[in-house]
Amino acid sequence: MANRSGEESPTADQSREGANGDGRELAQRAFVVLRDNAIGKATSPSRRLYPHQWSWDSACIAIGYARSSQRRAESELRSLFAGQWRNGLLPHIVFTEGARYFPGPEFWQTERSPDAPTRPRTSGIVQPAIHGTALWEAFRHASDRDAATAFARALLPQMLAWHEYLYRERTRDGGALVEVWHPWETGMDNSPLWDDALARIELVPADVPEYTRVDVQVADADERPSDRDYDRYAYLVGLFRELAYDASRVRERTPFAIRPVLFNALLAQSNRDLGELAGAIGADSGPFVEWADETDRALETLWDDTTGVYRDHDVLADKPLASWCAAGLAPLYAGVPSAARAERMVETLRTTIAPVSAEGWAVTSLPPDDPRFQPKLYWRGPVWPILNWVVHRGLKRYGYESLAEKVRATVLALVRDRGFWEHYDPYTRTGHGGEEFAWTAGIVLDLLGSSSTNGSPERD
Ligand code: 2M8
Repeated sequence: MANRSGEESPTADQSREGANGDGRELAQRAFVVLRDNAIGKATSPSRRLYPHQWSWDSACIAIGYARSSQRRAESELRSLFAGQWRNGLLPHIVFTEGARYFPGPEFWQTERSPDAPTRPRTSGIVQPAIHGTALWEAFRHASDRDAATAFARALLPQMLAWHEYLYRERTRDGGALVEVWHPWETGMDNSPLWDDALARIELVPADVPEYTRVDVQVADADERPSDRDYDRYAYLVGLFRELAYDASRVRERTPFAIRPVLFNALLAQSNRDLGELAGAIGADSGPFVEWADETDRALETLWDDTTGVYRDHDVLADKPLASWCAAGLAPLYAGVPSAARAERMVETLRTTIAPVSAEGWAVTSLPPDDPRFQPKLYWRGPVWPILNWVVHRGLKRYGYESLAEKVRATVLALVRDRGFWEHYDPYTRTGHGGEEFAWTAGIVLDLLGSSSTNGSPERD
């Protein structure tokens, strides 16, 4: 709840945290991180490394604020959707004026598309569709019910347009699995999962637009993607802007097209949550429920019995990706697998987790026995709060309460002991990447509010 001075303070749930720590103190620290990263009515992930508003970070920040500040949760989403394009695309970055980041608005040149807004300036690609869930969380925890209903009524058509864009432009042949065209759209930028698809993009220097990296000036270069990766990132943006961000032309020409399990599982759950929300405010839940059912069914086609996880699909090679990671467990979060299949997935989880501390463990961004695993290198090994949050919710959903609690407690202990970092080395527990990280703070607040000790039956 916001106190009289207008500052957020932890709810009773968040304060409770229990046996292994003081939730109240941690929640207060999280609010400070969020406040320090405020950029107007929105929040940047990290002042120096990511000084603009990011799409799925902001949705998670709204989820973090949902229990304690209806106003901030709503303004986070409102600011993000202010950058929505006329064709429904919700951009992965909404730019603030003057902050240093590559690629900035002058590189994206989204004014080439008739669909892009003039103000605010934005990027021209998307990120995982978790926003419906964020709106639902903001709505269901809101204390001012009338304001929450009015806000939900106003945003629902924009949510509908966002999902319509995804199903219209990002599917093929009538399918219900959405595809992404840039590693940044997966949210797991330099994950080894994309290595093979990126290796097929052969470039000569003239193919790569001129650019200068800023990330390696503000963060340790050893913890960032390689220049080779960045050349491909810049090349893809160059291609999209040359095609004026016209989705039908990009779909034909893109050399990178993946149907990620994580993106689709988050989308399926967002549809479910928007269906609930629509029902609660007397709006039409039909499209959301249909999309949720269709994407759930389509996700089943990504199941891989050999590894016991769901596997991303390489659209252009028309085969499953050679690699997988904890993101392949995301269908648990969306309630997709049968109980038997869930049991199999949990078995995979138990055998692929990385030890984090004597008290617990968390999932890593790549299984530690993968030869490319690097414990400090961005999406190639470290522990990321978002992936653990998805797995935590999935385990809870299927009744694996004590496993869910282990994941939750481990992430909270990492943050309490080491601070609010972008990601963590699973062995040394040190934080890396961006510091005072708002995305991490948002997730911590939600984890604090979702203690597993509610007396549900134990499945594990
Ligand atoms: C990272 O991605 C951005 C590009 O979008 C970057 O490296 O510059 C990813 O971790 C992404 O998932 C995240 O949303 C973003 C901001 O935290 O940073």
